[in-house]
Amino acid sequence: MQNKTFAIIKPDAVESNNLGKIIDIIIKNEFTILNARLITMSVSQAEGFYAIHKERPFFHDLVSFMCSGPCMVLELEKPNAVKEWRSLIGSTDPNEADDGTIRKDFAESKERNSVHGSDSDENASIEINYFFKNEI
Ligand code: IDP
Ligand code: MG
Repeated sequence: MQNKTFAIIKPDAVESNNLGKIIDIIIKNEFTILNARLITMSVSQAEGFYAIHKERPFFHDLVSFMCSGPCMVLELEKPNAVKEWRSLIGSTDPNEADDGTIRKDFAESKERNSVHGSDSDENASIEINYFFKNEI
């Protein structure tokens, strides 16, 4: 168990002015924001981030969605952070997400689902490094 995870508040949530509400939920749920940055992903950044999905039929749509506008990348800290954040965001498809989860409350669709969360400690470290390691 690691106490850090990586999150993205995706372009759909920023576009619909839900960025502040989601940050508020993060803080109310006692995550510490160690690092956060508003970025607009390049195609190569999004393709690299989602490389594991490159053979999936939704890959190109997903990449163009992730590059469609600003998103916020965040490094979050809390005991058992990966599991805690995944349970707060809910299932990938908002129609299957539990009540009270971020995706249930904010997501438009399975693709435009408002937030990302790392799925393992190993991937959390990789994803934090992917977006934050070259910071000054
Ligand atoms: P996760 O974000 O819940 O971990 P993944 O299966 O890792 O879900 O998929 C990564 C992202 O790809 C999802 O958050 C969603 O934006 C998009 N995605 C996943 N499955 C589909 C699909 O069937 N259609 C369209 N987009 C999808
Ligand atoms: Mg995933």
